[in-house]
Amino acid sequence: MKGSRVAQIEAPVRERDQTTTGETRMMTGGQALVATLQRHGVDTIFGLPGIQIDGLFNALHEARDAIRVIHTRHEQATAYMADGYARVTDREGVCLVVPGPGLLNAAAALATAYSCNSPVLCLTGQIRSDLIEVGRGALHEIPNQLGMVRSVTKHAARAVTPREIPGTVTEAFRQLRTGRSRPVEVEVPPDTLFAMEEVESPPPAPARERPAGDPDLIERVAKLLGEADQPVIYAGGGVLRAAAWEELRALAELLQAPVILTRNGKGGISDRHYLAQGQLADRALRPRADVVLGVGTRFLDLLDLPRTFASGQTVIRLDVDAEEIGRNGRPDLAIEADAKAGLAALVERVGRYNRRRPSREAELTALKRGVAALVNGVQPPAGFGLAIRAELPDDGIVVGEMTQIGYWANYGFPTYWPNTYLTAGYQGTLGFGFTTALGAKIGKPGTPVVSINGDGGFGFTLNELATMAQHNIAVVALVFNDNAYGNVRRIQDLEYGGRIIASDLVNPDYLKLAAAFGVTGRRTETPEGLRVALRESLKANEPTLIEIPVGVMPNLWKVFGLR
Ligand SMILES: Cc1ncc(C[n+]2csc(CCOP(=O)(O)OP(=O)(O)O)c2C)c(N)n1
Ligand SMILES: [Mg+2]
Repeated sequence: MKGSRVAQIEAPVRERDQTTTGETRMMTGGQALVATLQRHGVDTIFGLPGIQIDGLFNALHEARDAIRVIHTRHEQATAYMADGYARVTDREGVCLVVPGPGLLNAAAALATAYSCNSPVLCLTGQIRSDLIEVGRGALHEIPNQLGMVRSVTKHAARAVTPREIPGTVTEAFRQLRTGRSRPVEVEVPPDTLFAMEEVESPPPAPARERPAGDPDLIERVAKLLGEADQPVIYAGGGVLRAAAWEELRALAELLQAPVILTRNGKGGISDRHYLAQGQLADRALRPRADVVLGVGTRFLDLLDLPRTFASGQTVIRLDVDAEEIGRNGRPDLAIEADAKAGLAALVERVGRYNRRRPSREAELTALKRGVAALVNGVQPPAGFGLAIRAELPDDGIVVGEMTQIGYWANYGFPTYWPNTYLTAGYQGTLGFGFTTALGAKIGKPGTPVVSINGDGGFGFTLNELATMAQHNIAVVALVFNDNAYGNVRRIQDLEYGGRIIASDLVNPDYLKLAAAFGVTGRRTETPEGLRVALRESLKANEPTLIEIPVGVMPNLWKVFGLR
């Protein structure tokens, strides 16, 4: 088995399509699609084949030296992997699925990418073009596939002739690279993939656009911030999507403003910096703030309610999505801008109004320590979480999930680099952790990648242990096993008088499971043991599953005084 593994981790040499703009060539729809992907720099596709997309796989076989195909055991993994790949690289992630059930299987992952603004292109098959919406019951037919997928994408379109394909795909890339990045879908019927026609190649979509915002507004905001006494910044995932971390740190340092990083914004400023503050610092910082700036965040509080401010506090929001700015309460000032360009403009202008501010290091370090003492007191999650941190290098990637250690990590896992802490955002999707980690490792093969899973969530995608083994993807999957949908079970126990239903789990022997799939298995019960197991696993740099049997976990929201 081991001998037949493909050393897939090495990315193929990126051969851009050499076709010049405007040139026409006779080709199939499948070839036109592959050529347009190459033209946009795609060298990796996460896919699962089937008859309607044979024409595309056939063209991918011709282009196999330029584009590698990583195939999975369920379509949800194709989209999660594309998402993980996109989040840790500055590239789009591409997945490829059959229509109907294939796309429906991928939909939870697309919804997750949607909730986290991840640039994923989902290529989908269709039924034969003359049968679409006829309702005959063709293989994999669902009514209104485009309408269905539009609810979890920013843009979805169908091409029905080879000639249309380059334009349709280029528009999809334009959508991925403008405004708020969110998943897009392109679907092509099987007859179109095999049809042959003269196809003209359009110019590729331009690189990412970065609108800097209205200069007058920037000036007004720079004045407000520069003259503020106690400015506070809230930074969300938009900062990471826009690669705006240096601009964020520069502005925060000029203003000596603490930056509250949401769970999706973790890593926007290194947690080693005294200005980087966790979500629980909000309670201490918000009441004292006179001017508040929210950047690339939905601006919700710890209970997912719109943040509220006193009438004397000035609220400013900077977001690339005008709709988002107005959604949860009206700010006093709103800048519609890309986070990187908008923050850079503020950094440039703020000096005219800002005074030399004394360092707030002592005060904010003390606040950080106080919050850390509370968070790190929650055992055993803190012990396990900090064990992971201790063994991972600063740039190591952690993918969390809806599980006890994952919840803790959202508050307490120190994050030192951008795009090294990945969450499922407001979808909270079980099945996300392990598979997204596999995609992240493909994107960053030289970086350690660890996924935090519960036994329940891991069960959603454990078939992908086969993908991990076959493509030799050296992720370390941690499975915290309490033989339960533990969070659900605790709620049933404490809030529903012990009426336990559908939350106890009988699990496989994880060491045997790992062995059966041909990946390395380890088991340990303590944080110290986890450190040793992780150290050995990261050193070996091979596909690994570590089971950590655990007992009932404390309710951390209670400890934090949230619920
Ligand atoms: C796709 C999906 N289905 C259902 C849920 C509801 N849910 C939230 S937490 C949870 C239990 C998770 O169990 P496990 O992964 O073992 O983590 P634990 O709570 O035991 O630490 C469930 C079922 C979800 N978040 N996502
Ligand atoms: Mg569990």
